[in-house]
Amino acid sequence: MFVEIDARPFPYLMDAERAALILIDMQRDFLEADGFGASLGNDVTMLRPAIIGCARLLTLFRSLHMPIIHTREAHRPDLGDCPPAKRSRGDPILRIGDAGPMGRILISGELGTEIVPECCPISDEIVLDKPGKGAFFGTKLGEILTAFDISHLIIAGVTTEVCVQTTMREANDRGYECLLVEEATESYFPEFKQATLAMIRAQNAIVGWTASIKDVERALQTPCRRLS
Ligand code: TIU
Repeated sequence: MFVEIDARPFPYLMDAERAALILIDMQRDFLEADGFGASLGNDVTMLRPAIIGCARLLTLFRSLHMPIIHTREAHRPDLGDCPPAKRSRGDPILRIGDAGPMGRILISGELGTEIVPECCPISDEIVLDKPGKGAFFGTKLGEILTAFDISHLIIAGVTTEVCVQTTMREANDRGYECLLVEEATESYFPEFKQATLAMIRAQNAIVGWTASIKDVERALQTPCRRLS
């Protein structure tokens, strides 16, 4: 059964039986003080609106019993999956693996890599730790999507131009039809968010579609808009 979402640059036809929601890195490290995002010098309050958007999407997908995948940017405690180039990049206050107020920065199992309470995974939702910016690199995401026969990905999370955009491009190259939800993603740099949305939908959806939450909700909640 297909539903039509009023999206940009043109309507997005989604096979509702083969669609999944993927929330990227809604973890304390990026959204709260004293985590990785703050250690890079960012104002983490810029990302707060994405929490409300992602929580709305979770409510929607849970109510329809549709698959949900959460990712976290997180490395193994021995840093065996963290390239030295990633750890040494820039001049952060705390580097990946260093001890901070929320535990070791970007390390699996530490408080900082926990997903914020408003977006906390429940029951059988899948949670994937990823060592890179893209969610396919170094994870079982590809195999999981194949096992669930997923063809359409509704994407949200943080940050828009880093892990969200990288994941969307990886997914697009693998043949998934991808839609990014506009109010459920944020960047520390508002102009980068807007540029990313524009890049994604340019050239007749070269990377995919973008849509507002209300249009995603309307399409999925209104039986008469469903197309068979
Ligand atoms: N720094 C920044 O904007 N983002 C990241 O490092 N990771 C994610 O986007 N998750």
